[in-house]
Amino acid sequence: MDYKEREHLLRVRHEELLKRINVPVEDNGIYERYMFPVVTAAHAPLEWRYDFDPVANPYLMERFGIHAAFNAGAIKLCSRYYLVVRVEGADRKSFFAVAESTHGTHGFRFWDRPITMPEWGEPATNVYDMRLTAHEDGWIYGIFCVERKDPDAPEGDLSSAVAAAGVVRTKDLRSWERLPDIQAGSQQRNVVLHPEFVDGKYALYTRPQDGFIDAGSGGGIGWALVDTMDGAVIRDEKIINTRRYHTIKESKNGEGPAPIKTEKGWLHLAHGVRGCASGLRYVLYMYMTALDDPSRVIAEPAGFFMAPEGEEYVGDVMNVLFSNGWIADEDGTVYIYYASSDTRMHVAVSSVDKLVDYCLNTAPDGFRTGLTVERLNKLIDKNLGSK
Ligand code: M1P
Repeated sequence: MDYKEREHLLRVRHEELLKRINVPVEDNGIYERYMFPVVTAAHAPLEWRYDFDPVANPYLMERFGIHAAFNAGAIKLCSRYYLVVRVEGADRKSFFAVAESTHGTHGFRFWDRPITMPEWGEPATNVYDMRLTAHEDGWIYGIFCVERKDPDAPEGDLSSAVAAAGVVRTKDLRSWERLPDIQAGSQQRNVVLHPEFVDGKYALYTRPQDGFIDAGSGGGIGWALVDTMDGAVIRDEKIINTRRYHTIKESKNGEGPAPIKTEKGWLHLAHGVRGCASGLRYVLYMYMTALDDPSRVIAEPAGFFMAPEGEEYVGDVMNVLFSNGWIADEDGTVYIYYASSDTRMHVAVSSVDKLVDYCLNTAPDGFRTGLTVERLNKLIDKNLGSK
C-alpha cells in the first residue's frame, strides 16, 4: 500500500471510530453501562501520532506513541460534555487533553492540542487524574496529582516518588491559571474540591498517605477546610470515610469526582482498593453525606457500585475501575465516566433519583458474613414469604 492509500485508510478508520454510536448494554436498575469505550488512545488525533510529511516519514510510521486515555475529569458547559482526559504517551508520561461531545455517551473528539499546563515549583515528572469543580466562587478548579521523584530516596532507588495536589483554575478549559500546590503534612492524591463554601472556607476531600503507593496510617478519605485555593494549606484534616478490614476498601480508598448536590444529601462516588492474589483490585462505591454538613456520612451501601467486567479487567494495570468525572444534567440524568484498567474511558448512565435511591435503600455493610446472610434472607422472605 502506498503512502497516500495508507494515509487515506488511517483517516477513514479514525473517523469511523469517532463517529461510532454507543448503545446501552446492561441495565441493573441502578445504571446503564454502555457498549463501547467513549475515549481510547485510538481517539487521539492522527496529527499527534504521525508525521504526515512523506519525505521526513516515508513509511508513515507513528512518531509519537499514545498508550492510554483514562481517568478523566468531566464537566458540562454550554450544552456540551467535556472530559479532561489523562492521556499517557508510550514514554509513560501523562498529560491532560480536552475531549468534547454533544451527546455525553459518544462522539467525543479531542481538541487539536493537549493542555500545556503551567508549572509550579519544581517541574513535575508526571501529572494525572484531574477533578473538575465548578465552584460557587465562579471559577472552575482542577485539582490533580503532581508526581515528583522523592529527593530523599536512597541512591539506586528509582521508583520512590512524592505525590502532591496541584491546582489550576479556568473559566473555559482553554486558559489555565496555575496556583500553588496544596501544602499538607503528608503525601496527597485524590484531592477534590467541594463545590460550595463551608463555614466561609473552601472544603477539600483529601487522601493522606504514608508513601507514594501505601495509604498506610492514612485512614481513608479526609476532609479539610482551607482559607484560600491560591496557596491552600491543610492544617486540620479529619477522616470522614474510613478504610476497613475485609471490605472493598481495605487497602485504600479515594474520593472520585466532586459530589453532586441533591435534595436528600450529597452524592459521592469513590474508589475502594483491596489486595488479592492477582494484585490490587480497584472498584467504585458510593456514599452520601448530609446537606448541612458534607463531611457527615448519612448512607453507604455495602460493597461495590461498579466493578470491572469483560474487557474492563484487561489493560495496563489490570482489575481497575477508577472514576474522577461525572456530569449531572439539568433533567437529572447522570453520566458516570469511568476508566478501566488504566487504559480507556467508559460511560454508564443513571439519574440523581436512582443514585439517591440506591444509596438510601441499599443495606450498609454488616462487616461479618452472618449479617450478610441475615440481610439476604430478609429479601428472600419478602419475595417468597417466610415458610
Ligand atoms: O492504578 C490504579 C490507580 O492508582 C492510583 O490510585 P490510588 O492513589 O487511589 O492508589 C492512581 O495512580 C490512579 O491514577 C490509578 O488509576
